[in-house]
Amino acid sequence: MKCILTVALLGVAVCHLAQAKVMRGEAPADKIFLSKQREVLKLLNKVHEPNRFKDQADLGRSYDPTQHLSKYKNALPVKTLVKQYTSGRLLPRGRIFTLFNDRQREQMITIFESLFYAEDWDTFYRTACYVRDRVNEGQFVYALSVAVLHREDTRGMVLPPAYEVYPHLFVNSDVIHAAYRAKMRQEPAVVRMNFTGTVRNPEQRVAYLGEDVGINSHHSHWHMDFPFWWKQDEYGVKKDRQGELFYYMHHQLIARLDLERLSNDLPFVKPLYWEDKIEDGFYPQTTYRVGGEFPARPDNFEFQDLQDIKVKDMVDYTRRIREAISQQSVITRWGQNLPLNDTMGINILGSLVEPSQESPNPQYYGALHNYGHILLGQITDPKGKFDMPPGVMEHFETATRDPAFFRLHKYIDNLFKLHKDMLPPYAREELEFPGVAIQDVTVDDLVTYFEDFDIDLLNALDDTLELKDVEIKARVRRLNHRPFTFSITVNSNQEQMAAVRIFLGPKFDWFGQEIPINEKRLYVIELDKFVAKVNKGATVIQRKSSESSVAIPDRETTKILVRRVDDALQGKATYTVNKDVRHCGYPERLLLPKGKRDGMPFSLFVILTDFDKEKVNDLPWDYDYGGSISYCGTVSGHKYPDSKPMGFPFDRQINSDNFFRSNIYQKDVVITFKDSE
Ligand code: CUO
Repeated sequence: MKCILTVALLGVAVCHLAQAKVMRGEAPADKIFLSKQREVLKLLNKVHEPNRFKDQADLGRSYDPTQHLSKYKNALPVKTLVKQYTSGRLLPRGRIFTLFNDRQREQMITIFESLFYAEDWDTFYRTACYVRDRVNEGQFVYALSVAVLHREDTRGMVLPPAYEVYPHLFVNSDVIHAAYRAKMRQEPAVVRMNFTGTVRNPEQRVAYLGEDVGINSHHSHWHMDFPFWWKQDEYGVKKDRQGELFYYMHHQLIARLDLERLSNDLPFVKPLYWEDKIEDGFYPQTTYRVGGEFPARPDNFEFQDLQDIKVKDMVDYTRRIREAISQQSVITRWGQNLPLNDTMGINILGSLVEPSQESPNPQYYGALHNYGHILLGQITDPKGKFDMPPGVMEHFETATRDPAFFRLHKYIDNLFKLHKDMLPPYAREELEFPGVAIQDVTVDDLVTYFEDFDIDLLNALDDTLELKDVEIKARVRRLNHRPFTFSITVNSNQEQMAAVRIFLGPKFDWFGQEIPINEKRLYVIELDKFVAKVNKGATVIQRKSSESSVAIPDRETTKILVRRVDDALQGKATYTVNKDVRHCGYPERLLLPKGKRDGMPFSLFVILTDFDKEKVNDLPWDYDYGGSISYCGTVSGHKYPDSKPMGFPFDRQINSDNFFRSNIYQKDVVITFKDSE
């Protein structure tokens, strides 16, 4: 972010941190890039139907990958793919794809690798056209998206928002049915969508968060940036601190729900346990495009054995993981001991619990988290007697809709907490920033409200070429907040670079009692993290909510994106491309919890540390990584930009007597909810 220094009244230097996000890698796109971007958007248009773009459909029909094997860096996947296709072994089009089904995932990986290993754009594009009409559309969208996010020649390319590619996963069945009725009449329509449940279900009070399309979109993109099946060495694309990010991003999602729960007079999320009943059921009221409704779960259901996953095994995996944590050592598959006692311990533990391909010993520690998703997803038809489709927990696009998602993740998070509690609290030298003191922090009134948001349903509806497209939209309520700016007054004994971290935590618990800092730390949410230059003497650092590196703004709609690309191709406008562009990111409008009508007090924390001691590369200090770094890390080969453990300094036990110092500032703030703006 650009820092423009001006000398304000009383000679205090004011650091305006950028008027808008400065995209360092941003440049006008050339015609070649633009036409590639256009082709990708065409490939993702109405994926449930055969490709309606004749040039792509013809190319796909005539292309034979086996005649061009030398054009793939590794030809085995594409050879396998063609063989599977010709022998009819692939998941047919129109069927439901879930990443948690081993066979379906393996097929998807073969499709992804065929695309990823294509030597040049031309081969990639032909392969994409080849698979577009031959493979299952769910597998296609996922494989193509992950390939676009990771290929060098597609860097900077923007994918359409997931809720526009397959809206069924994001809106309720009622909306889909109403949309069909409108489509049959060929009439434009805006269909109001309500959150699931009724007032008799207290969980419904926070459905606006779990069912928010922005959260679901963020979550699905996170899992595309950090797929658990990613083979770092084989693909040659490293994922810096993937295991730790798995911990931290999900930890923050739960903490955010916890603050929403407090705002709605609900207690914090309780972890579930394999041998206990799951008190709250869930009725998703969501339907697959083909294949029926998402299965519902009644109240007080118990975990059931599946054919391949037994509840007792989950208890065993948990015991082994707890044992590793208490011994601060993991046993690798080769019988070595891998210490968990340093800052890298959480990264190992994250990969082991998820597990990702980096898990040191999946045979012994199992797949605790992934199996948790599957057990919950198949809980109502564990034996497959009724051939029910996968549950919401078996798709990253829909998982957060189910309150059990947060309970599963709280359970997992408590294991991470157990590990963090084994580490010593931060020492004085790790917390302090000698010579630097925060004198004051002010912020505008914090106000939240609900607003309407329209989702384009065009892709949800069956169509024919003869029928004209009509505007059919789902109108949802979503949380937002007024923009706000922090002003942080800092005194320093010299000019230096400061890492600034801003967190928000609850002040009172559900019973109205003030929460002590060592408990509060578990519920703090990160509002921002950035680097600022402080001068000798006093500096006022100003930072806007819109600049937060935790969050990203609303995604551009496909329609606008297509129009902008077309305009640029015709020379009517300039289209800028940022090579580090990201799709993953917490929605900026959800940065604040809802709060209450009469105002709800929260604790605000601002922490300044010495950036020179925690920087990991020589990139400019204000380098823009193109999205939400804090929850989404970096891609494109960059390292995570600071070396402190994620969540520092709240990730470890806090002794309130020696925690606060001149570079750590705390104050109360109030969030007021208004019904509308
Ligand atoms: Cu993101 Cu459980 O990993 O959902």
